[in-house]
Amino acid sequence: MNIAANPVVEADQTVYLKDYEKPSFAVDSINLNIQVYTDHTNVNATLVMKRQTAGDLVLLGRDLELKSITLNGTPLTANDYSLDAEQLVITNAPDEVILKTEVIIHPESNTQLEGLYQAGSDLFVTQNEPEGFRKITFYPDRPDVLSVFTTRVEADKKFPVLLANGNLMEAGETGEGRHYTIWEDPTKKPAYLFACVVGDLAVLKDSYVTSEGRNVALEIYAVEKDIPKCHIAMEALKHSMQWDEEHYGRPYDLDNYMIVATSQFNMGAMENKGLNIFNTSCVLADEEFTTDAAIMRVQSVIAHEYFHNWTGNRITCRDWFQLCLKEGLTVFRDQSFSEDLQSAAVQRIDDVAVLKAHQFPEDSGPLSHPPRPDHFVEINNFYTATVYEKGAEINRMMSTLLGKEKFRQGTDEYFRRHDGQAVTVEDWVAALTAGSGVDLSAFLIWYNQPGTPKLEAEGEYDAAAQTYRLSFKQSLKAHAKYPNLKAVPIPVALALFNAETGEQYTLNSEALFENAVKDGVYLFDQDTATIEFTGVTAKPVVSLLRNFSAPVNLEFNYSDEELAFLVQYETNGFNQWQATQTLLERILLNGHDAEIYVQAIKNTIPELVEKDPLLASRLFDVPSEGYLGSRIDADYQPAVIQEKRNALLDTLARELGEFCKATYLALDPDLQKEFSQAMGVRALKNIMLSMLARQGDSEAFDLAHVQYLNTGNMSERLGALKVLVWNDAPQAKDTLADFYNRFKDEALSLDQWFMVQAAHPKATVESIQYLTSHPDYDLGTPNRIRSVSGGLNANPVNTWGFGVQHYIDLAKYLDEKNPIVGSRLLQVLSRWYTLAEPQRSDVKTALEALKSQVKSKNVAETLNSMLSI
Ligand code: 0A1
Ligand code: ZN
Repeated sequence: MNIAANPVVEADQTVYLKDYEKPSFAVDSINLNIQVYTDHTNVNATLVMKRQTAGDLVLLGRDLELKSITLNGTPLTANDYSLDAEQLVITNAPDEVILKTEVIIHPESNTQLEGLYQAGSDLFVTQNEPEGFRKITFYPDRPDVLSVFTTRVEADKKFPVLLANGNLMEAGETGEGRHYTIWEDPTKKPAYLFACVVGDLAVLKDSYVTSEGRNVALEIYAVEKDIPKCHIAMEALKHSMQWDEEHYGRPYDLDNYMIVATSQFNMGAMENKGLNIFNTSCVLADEEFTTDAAIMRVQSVIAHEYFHNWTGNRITCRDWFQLCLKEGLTVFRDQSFSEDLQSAAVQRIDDVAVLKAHQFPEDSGPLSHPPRPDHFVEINNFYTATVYEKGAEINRMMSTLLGKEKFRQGTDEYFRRHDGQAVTVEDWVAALTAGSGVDLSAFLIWYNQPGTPKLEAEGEYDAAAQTYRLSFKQSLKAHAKYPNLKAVPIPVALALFNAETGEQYTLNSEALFENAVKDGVYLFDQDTATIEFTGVTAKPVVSLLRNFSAPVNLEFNYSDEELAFLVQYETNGFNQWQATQTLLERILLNGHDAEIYVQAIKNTIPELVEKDPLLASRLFDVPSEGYLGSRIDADYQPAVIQEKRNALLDTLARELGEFCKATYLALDPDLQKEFSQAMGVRALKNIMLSMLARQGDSEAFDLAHVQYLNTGNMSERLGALKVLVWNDAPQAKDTLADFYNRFKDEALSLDQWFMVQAAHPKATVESIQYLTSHPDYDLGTPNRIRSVSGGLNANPVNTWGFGVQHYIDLAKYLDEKNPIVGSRLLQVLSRWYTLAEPQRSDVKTALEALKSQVKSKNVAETLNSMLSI
């Protein structure tokens, strides 16, 4: 390993949680004047500061051209401070400081999409989480410095919209075709929540009256033609505001709430105080242009950013190690919100599917880290599935254990204690404990250690004694950086079913032997334990981890028949689905007979189609090649997995062909009144269609083509397009051309056009090159890059074949242009070490060759971790 050639990842770049120190100065207020010009932007800042502890006055700043600096009215010269690429340090500063600085920045050439940047010809926006504000002005840019912001924004009048956080205090003209606005944000906030926007945008307006009687003006800004696509987001915003009042007692606290949509954004969206900035993909929703899945995502991201107002903004993080404090809790809240919007079982299935497909592999590979890591080089690399999704699971476990009422008492106490503060994960768990009266401190272990626990369970039925014993054992894979791994508290939600009648046994405390199973939840918090149920009159089938009550890998020796039983009789939709997944994995990887699954499906679906068509569609999920690959730790051969999966799909298509056709023809989404039901019907129809097409049946292609042409709904159109393109149907080429012509001016729809082609199972270097050299491909727009790179990654055989070079080239290019995105895309290759030879060595060599060619902390840290296995 050549560290010397790679200075950015030397040991001293690492930041440790244990080194946390309070900032030496507090900032009482900051006054900003931001003047945007075509070729530069002037930023004047006045900071009113007070000393808190001994030490230097440290102001962070990156890529800033310092024009002037005065301290308490006296201009400073270069001898009065030290300045390097990262910070400006003033030693011996007095206890009270008024610091004025004037800097020049260049948003017009900022390709990293951090700080203030130009996003297309008509828009300037900011992205300051986690460390973007230091690219706008010199500031103690850390989340535990909270201040009152006043912002003046000035620009040419060709940009009519000038926004910043808070209340609009003044607006006017400055002459020479320019104008300005002044905004005051009354709430103290850390700099990462600062935002401003300059642009030519239209606006959708609405309002909401809070439970406290505050009338809040709601505004969504987007380019004129996208305004009709903002209504779903607006409804979701109002719904979220009400939901947070009802479920957490949290009303909104300002007189306005603004959302701005931009097509150039590194992530999904950002919760800046009262002025959210959103990737268009997370705010624009319209049945004609975006899919049902995208519409659901818009609603959940709108809720997520709104919920941050309390969990993140009013109570923020003391330091970035605590990121999961705000993200884990806010994801848990948005997941709960979404469970109210559609089939709750399906919402849970989808959330767990994401967890298992992304977080579990992350946690078992070289990028594994605790939800609250204790060190990092580049914090941008820690916006991970572990911090977000596993963080959410920890909160869910505590909420499951406490039940609704006690959890609410706990959150009430958290808001009561910490409103207006920057706090830690310990503070959160302590408040939940105090409020609920239940000691939850053992859950801190979950925050502090990496890895997915293995939960092994065994059941034993004694017919004579009518007892059923369940034994549990937990274990964790050793981790070099976190040696002291402990047993974690695992809430196991469970049910017993009578194998003969299909009925559920009532579990009451008298029926219990050792530890209590309360409300169907057993808290397993030792290395091993056994519980016993009495009065079990016939052989039971046990259903464990209902609703996925803990983020663990469960091993239980079910027979295929028991799994089929659960598909049919389990009343928890999540566990019904889980049973199908376990069965299908066995058929795929261990050669079990497919017939038992086919039969269970035939017995279950017809009734379910009426009740919950979306859940019915999910029971046809066949684990993806990527997911199956992620379960293999050595000698992984993507082509072998592909072959097995294709064989299974062929079998299912053969066995279920007639059934699929009948189901497809019987369903009509237009007959459904509710969006969620119609969405379910569309999902089910698309799956039926893809099964029919697997047999190469030209009738199926005709059906797909008719579906494509006769609909105004994107889920139906895209579902049909995928069937035609991925099966190389005769109509594929013309239909793709038709899609392009219909949607060439709709960026989000066009992203799908790129994605469908990139995700073709038989994509090649040439077909990907055709896409990346297409005039509509744009390396400056992360959404477009992701549509091709994400599409390509739908087929691991391609990812690990010609795809390796694609990701390496992108990482190399983005290392300078946009390291946040570059680093994330490179992570696609993080499980290289599981491959069989010679692929393993080939990918390793390619990754090693990249090391000397990258400069950013982001890509370098990721690459180093990936190679440190
Ligand atoms: N806090 C946002 C996520 C976010 C993080 C970083 C960003 O830019 C580098 C942008 C957004 C959220 O959780 O929604
Ligand atoms: Zn968030």
